[in-house]
Amino acid sequence: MIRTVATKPYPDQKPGTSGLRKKVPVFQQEHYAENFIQSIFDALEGFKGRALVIGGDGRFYNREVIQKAIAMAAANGFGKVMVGQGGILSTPAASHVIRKYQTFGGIILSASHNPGGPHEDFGIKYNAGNGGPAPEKLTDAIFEKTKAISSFKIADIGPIDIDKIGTVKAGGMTVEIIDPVADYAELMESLFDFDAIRANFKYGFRMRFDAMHAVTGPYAKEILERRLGAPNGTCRNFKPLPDFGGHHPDPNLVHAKHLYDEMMGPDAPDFGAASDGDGDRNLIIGKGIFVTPSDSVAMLAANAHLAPGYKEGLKGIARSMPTSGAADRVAEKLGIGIFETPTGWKFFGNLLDAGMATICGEESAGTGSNHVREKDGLWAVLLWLNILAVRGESAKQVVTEHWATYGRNYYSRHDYEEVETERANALVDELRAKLGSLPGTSVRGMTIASADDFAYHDPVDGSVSKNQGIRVLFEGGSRVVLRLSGTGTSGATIRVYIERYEPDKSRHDLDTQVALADLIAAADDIAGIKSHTGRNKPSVIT
Ligand code: VG1
Ligand code: CO
Repeated sequence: MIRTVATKPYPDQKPGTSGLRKKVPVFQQEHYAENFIQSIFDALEGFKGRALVIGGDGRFYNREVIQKAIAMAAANGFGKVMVGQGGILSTPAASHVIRKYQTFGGIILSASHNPGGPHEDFGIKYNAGNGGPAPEKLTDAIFEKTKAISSFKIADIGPIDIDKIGTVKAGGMTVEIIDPVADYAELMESLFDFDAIRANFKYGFRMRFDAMHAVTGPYAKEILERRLGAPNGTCRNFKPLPDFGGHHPDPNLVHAKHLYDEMMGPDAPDFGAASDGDGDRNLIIGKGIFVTPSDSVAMLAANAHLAPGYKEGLKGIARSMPTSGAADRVAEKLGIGIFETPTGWKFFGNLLDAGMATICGEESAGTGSNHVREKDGLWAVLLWLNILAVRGESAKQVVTEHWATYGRNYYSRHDYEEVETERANALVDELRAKLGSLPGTSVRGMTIASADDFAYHDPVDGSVSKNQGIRVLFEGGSRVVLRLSGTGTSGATIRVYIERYEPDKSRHDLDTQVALADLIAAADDIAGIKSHTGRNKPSVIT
């Protein structure tokens, strides 16, 4: 029943920040998906007879690749696959299933917040036995395999009915179709004070959750409406669709603007939230106040002890380098470690496994903890709900009080999307070349204290990751960071991260873009963004 099929390598299967992402027509090329899946297996050792989790965010081409992955797992000697019903598993739920059932690892089919459909994006990523994204060492090994692959193995089994929960045998392997929500919902119930949240809803707390027609719909329906008693209709756009209803399932102020508008309106609910394509990102908006992801991780860390799962306190906090320093001030006050890692969740894995960090966060709307090894959108929403219920305060009160205690880190990210790759590379090369000469110089009246290309030394395994983003630090603590995205599928995306710390309470309610205007102008002076890209403004401001 097992066939060995001859194939030729594709040169472009290098995993990015989070797995391999390409347009669907690229993935539909002959053997393209098979090559990558076989390369994953070829880079792994010791999985014979073990179990593999397979699931995805429900986007276009999900079902086809799931069938391929099942048949290839059987041919390569896995003993079992656990597949989310309908091919659905959010990224954090997949991470949890891997950990709970101690499987060898998992394959998650997702291009996260990127749009879906026949001409949009698709993606494949591998998560290891700790439930976390493959570390760089493994993604490098997978890439090497893709460049040399000459054949793949696949079992001749008919399509598996992935819509029916239960266990079947196929190609000598067990295929278990699991409820994608149950294990995850149970985990959330073990971490948070569901009674307090339920009581809050009962006494009229109003919330809006927008699943953006992506994977979190079924999870949010079950947890928020069924288990926590939020009124029917609290969850919106909860049916996962292959094209996400034609929208970007990216919970930011551009693609979830309707939610923002509603939350700023006269009849706003108390709390608004949204999640992305694969359920690992979150958007948090209180009535009349948007909470930046960098602030959110700091506020969640400062209040986490109010949730049963974190009542013993935190071991440490980790944030990606471009994420604001708000969390650092919380760590300092709590007297716990703070770690600064490169962008991408895979860098948190070692810190979480070693028990050095409990809560991690990225400015890109990813927050999570040691309960899984991925960022987790609904987890962040539930921790906020838990905190608000226990404190009996509004999100706005929690935020303004936090700023009063710790100071406010004004923060914004400007993205220039689909820039010609050569132009983006030229900008970065030029900037890199002049980093050494920047310290001591002044831009717009601000003195540059230091400038470098961030390198990370993993304190657990000693590995070094270089060129992880250019930082220009000003005297007084403001900074500008610039890096190229590793998740896009056409051209290059330049991300510029701007931050200013403001201790003065009387200056905590400025408009963010106004508060950062001189730094934004300085970033352009230093990097020549407008002249290099030919753009006079960013495509997305968050
Ligand atoms: C972006 C974010 C990064 C995040 C990654 C995956 O990467 O900046 O923080 O971990 O997406 O998130 P990049 O390389 O494009 O900046 V997800 O939710 O898209 O898997
Ligand atoms: Co995501």
